[in-house]
Amino acid sequence: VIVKQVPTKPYDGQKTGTSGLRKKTKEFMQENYLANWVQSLFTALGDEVKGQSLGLGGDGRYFGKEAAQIIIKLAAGNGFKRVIVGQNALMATPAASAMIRRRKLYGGLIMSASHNPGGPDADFGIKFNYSSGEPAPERITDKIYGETTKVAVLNMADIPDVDLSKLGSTSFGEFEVVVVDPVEDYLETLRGVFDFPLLRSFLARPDFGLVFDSMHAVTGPYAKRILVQELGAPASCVKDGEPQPDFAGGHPDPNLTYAEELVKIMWSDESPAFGAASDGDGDRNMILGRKFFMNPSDSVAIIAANAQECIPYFKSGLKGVARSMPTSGALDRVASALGLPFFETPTGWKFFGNLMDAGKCSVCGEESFGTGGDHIREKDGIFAVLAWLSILAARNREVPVGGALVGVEQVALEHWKKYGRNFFSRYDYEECSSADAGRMMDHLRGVIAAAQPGDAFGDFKLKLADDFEYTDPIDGSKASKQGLRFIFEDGSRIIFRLSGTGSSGATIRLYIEQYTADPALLTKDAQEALGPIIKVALELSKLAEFTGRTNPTVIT
Ligand code: VG1
Ligand code: CO
Repeated sequence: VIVKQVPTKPYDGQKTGTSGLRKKTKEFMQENYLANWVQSLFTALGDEVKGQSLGLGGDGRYFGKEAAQIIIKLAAGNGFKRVIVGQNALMATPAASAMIRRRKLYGGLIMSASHNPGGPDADFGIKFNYSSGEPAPERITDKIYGETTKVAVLNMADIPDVDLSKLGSTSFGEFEVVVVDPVEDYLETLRGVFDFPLLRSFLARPDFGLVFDSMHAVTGPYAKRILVQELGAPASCVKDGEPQPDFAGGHPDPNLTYAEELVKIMWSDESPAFGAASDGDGDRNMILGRKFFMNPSDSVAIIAANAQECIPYFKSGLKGVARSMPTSGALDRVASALGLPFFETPTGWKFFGNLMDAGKCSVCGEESFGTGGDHIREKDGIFAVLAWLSILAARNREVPVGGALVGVEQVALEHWKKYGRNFFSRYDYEECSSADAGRMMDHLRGVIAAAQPGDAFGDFKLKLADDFEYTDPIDGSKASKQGLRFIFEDGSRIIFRLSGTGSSGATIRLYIEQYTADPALLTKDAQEALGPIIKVALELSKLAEFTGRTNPTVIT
């Protein structure tokens, strides 16, 4: 192929956040904006990419198809020999991770801004995943950023656009583009994790029903293929299963605020036993029972506690478990009961990859609706759903049809009876001014600097206050300033972070946790149980004073 050297000029601020580069779609559509970042990535990777195969796909959002054509030309122009791309440029994040691993690709590019809204006036994003399917670690993302500040030439292959709607291969000299079914590799990976025949017979029970909300995003084709075709659920169980470039104007974030239609179904009197939703790119999950919200921090703990017994892939036991720092300590209790190695990492999936590659972690999760296993290197929404269905199938093995079906709520209650309950809540204050949020964080750093162990905050006595720092146990790399923590003597915690996935302004995240082993309190409403400590958090941060916000945008 002929490679054109297209001159370009750097753009400011092409720095990756918690998960890739996310900006307003219009910013991404500026001349060479996307191309600059992708060229910087390829330059950062250097000669390594020559002759390699690259995976490509995205969550179907606006500008994805055009972006795919640009990336294909740059891949060819920078020496890749092949791009394997999902049909219509679609591929869920966990599926991309699975494809990289199954096909032993050099890496992959995922065009997604995940749970952020899509469309010309919303967000676009891109991220790079490396050879074991994991989000690029900071040593690579820092290098990419360095290159974006000086990029001057784009190596663009002079080839026509490729028809991405047709499966199959197209060659341009030595270079090849292969369009694949975006579900295939992922389905095969999941088949190796779960007992599909068992799930199929469980879903055939007339007294068990489910609804899966794809929120007009990428998981529609996955849910139809896996839940309906493979596992026999009725087609009507997939809600909003046609991916749309603007997610039908919605916010594809599976939480109680943005998945309100699903919430309405699950809180109605005709609700099915099980409800789930996933986000724009299919890596997040929300699990609901009948009128019951399964907190993600509890979900990963319950999956870990039941994995060996209920999921064939884990039948020889877990190698270890991990959670992000703000995620509640429910998983810690399971780890200690099962005698498992346990790790606490900063927010963002990229920190789990090393642990998994080193064989130290089988199941991990984040409070932000992220749950996963070491079958791939991304969080995995459909994995979480199948894990829960596997637990329910096991629990109901002896329950006759029409008998008292064990649901999500009962599984949670049994878990809390055994381990106690870590009440947990997250308050998000979206679209604050960056300056206000920064001043609040500075104020909190001051509080931390002055704080002494034993200090009283309301009824809580301080044990430790710091800015979380992580040293990767595998490669020794350090990540600092990962969240301001106040840990109290009874184990309760208050944590503040600024989001690293937004495209404008600042989102403040406040995480609150408090443990109880008192059987009388287990079923208490989380907001009620956490009322006093939330009050302490708002007072000590002066959040309302700094930001003018009296209420959060989203409560989890
Ligand atoms: C958020 C979540 C974090 C998650 C990240 C990417 O990051 O808090 O737990 O890993 O999104 O998820 P932040 O920096 O905004 O808090 V996704 O599904 O948007 O790729
Ligand atoms: Co996502």
